[in-house]
Amino acid sequence: MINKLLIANRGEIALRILRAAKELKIPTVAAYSEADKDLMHVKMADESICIGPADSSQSYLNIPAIISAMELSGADGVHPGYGFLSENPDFADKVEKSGFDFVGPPGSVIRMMGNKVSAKEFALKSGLPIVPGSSGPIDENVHEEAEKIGYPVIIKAASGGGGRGMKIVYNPEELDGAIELTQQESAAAFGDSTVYLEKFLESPRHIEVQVIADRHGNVLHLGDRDCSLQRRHQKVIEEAPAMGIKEEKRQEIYAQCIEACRQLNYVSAGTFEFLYEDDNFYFIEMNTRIQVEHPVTESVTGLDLVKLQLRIARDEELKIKQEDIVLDGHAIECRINAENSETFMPSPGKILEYHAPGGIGVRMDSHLYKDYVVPPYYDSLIAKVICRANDREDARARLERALDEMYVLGIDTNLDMHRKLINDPNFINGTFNINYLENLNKEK
Ligand code: MV4
Repeated sequence: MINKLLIANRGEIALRILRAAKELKIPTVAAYSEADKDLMHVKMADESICIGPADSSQSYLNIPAIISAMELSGADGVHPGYGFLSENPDFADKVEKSGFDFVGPPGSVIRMMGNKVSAKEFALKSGLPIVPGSSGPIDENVHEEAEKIGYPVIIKAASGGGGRGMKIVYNPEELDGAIELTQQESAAAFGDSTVYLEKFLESPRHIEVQVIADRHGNVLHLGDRDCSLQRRHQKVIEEAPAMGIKEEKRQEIYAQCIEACRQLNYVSAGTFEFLYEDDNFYFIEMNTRIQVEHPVTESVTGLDLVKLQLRIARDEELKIKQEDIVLDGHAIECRINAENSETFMPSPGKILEYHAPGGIGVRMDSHLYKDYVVPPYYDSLIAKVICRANDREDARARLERALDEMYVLGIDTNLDMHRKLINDPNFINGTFNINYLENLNKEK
């Protein structure tokens, strides 16, 4: 039922979760590390409880500490946010076995999607389009399969994901070596040497479809997002909807995602990730958590995804129907990081001055305040600026205005990088793919 919610995360997403819980009148408990007692949401929560030292392996990733915090505080539900334990199936199982509610899908679903081979096998079976490649872990026929799909190919770790454990292979002579290397790296990093083979797509876009499902068999799609602008597998700018996709193609992939959710008995918010090239979608992974970029979807649907997650975890039925969901206008999000603009190195420290942008169509998701000290221990995301308008160009112009209003003194940020990027002709025209940012940085 969730009568008291433990927030097992930090930073902007912890505040985001707190705001949703407050609107539902659910009392909150902030679970925080020793480095995080001054976080905005820790001050705002009804209760707070320290779960361990700054090092996240001893706090935000410490399953026994979080279960204990629930027992001590009397919280009966936990929202894991993104990162940390959000896609840890053992955590989801442990929460449920302890008699509490995990805000997310069942551990079994998280486990299946966490293994990229089983995720792809499921996707194929459910009718989603997948990248051509080995239908499972690679075997003695790998050279034959690579010839069949054609070079270049990519070797991926089954336990990888988010860009870790991959090798591109341009010719048959390199294949065996690349397989061996990926297997070794994967065994060391994930304790699993299983790898699989795919056709390497050279210049796709990254497009994802947001879904949400309740425990009563209702499944909705909430449209798509383009997240192609990434640097070292960290998204930089995201937008909804993705530009230039034919309506028929769109509706087809939405229907396939909904069908996949039905076959999975999926519950909560989820995201199907695709590579998109030459008007075709290719499934690569599914994320079983709320994502950093969910606000662009909220901005064009008018829905509160975190509130819906909480209602679903309380066994409520989704009141909205697919036909009620209207994708209205266009939204763009910039991820503002505390980092050096030249070296991209983290720039922790005290915020000496801070001004958040505002006005029509501007949403600021941030836990920052003047005199807050950004700790050095966690990822460097300090704010998300999201602008919505009736069309993409107006959203972009609004974002330009909002970024001009914003200032953060005391630490380095990537604000100037964003100001430049949203004025780049290729961003303005929407002529970019997953390689664009990396190539732009190489030119410099
Ligand atoms: C690929 C690919 C090209 N071809 N798979 C990177 C993260 C992980 N989710 C999958 N990734 C990729 N898989 C095939 N068959 C290119 C990437 C990729 C990428 C994907 C999305 C966004 C940015 C990316 C940056 C580099 C590589």
